[in-house]
Amino acid sequence: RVNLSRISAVAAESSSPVFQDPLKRAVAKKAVELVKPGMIVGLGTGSTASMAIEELGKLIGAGKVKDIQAVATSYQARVLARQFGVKTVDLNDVNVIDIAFDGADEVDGQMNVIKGGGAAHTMEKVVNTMAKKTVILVDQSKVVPQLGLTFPVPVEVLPFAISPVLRSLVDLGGEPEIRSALRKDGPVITDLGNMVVDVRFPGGIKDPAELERRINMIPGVVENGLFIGIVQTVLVATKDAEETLII
Ligand code: ABF
Repeated sequence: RVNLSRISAVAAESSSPVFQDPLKRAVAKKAVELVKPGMIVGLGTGSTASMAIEELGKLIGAGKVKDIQAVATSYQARVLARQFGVKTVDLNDVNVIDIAFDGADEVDGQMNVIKGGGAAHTMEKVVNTMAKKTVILVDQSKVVPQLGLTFPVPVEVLPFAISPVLRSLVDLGGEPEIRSALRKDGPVITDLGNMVVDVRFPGGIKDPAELERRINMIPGVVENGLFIGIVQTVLVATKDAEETLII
C-alpha cells in the first residue's frame, strides 16, 4: 500500500452539473485555490482537469483572481477554457508557466505518474515540464504502489513508423496494443495527428525513469506517458479526507 500519510486528501463536496464526480470536483476546487492574480496557468486534459478549468473560470468570473492567462494542453482543454471564461494564449507567447493542473491515470508514492489516457500526454508533458509547479489531481483509485501494475503506458507514435515501433516495444518487454476508437475500431488520432499505442508491462515497471528514456529513444516515438520527476504536488480526494500533504 502507498503511504497515504504523505499524500494530500480533501473531502468530497457537492458535484457540479458539468461532471458528476464529487471526489474529482473536490480536488479541482482545492487546486485552483493555488492560483494567484497574474499567473500563467497550464490547463490539463481529462475530466478532473476539466473540472479545474471550470472552477478556475468561476474564480475569474467572481473577480477573485484577475489577469490570468492559460495554456491548454489539448483542443478539448482550449474549448473548455473558452466555455468557462478562462483566457488562453499560445505556449510560444509565454516564457514561463507558474502552475499547471492535470489529471493522471496512476501516481506512485514518489509522485511518478502515468498519463495519456486522454491521448494528450505529449503536450501535457511539455507544459508540465515547463511549469514551476505541476499539481496532479486524482482520486484515491489512481494511487498505486508501483506504476504499470494496472494501467498501460500510452505512447504517441508517428503513423509512418507504427510497425517498427511496435516491434521495438515488444523488445523492451512490453505488450503493445494500438488504441482504437470504440466505434469503428479505427486508431485513435491525437491532436497532433499521431497514433497512440498502449503498452502493458506485466508485473509492473521496476525502473520508470529508465523505461521512459528507452521508449523515447525508439525512432518514431513522439512521447510516452511516464512523467518522472515532473510533479511537485499530488492532490488526492479520499472519502474520509484526513488533511495531510505531499510536498
Ligand atoms: C489526462 O487526464 C491524461 O493524461 C490522464 O490520462 C487523464 C486522466 O483523466 P481523468 O481525470 O478523467 O481520470 O491528463
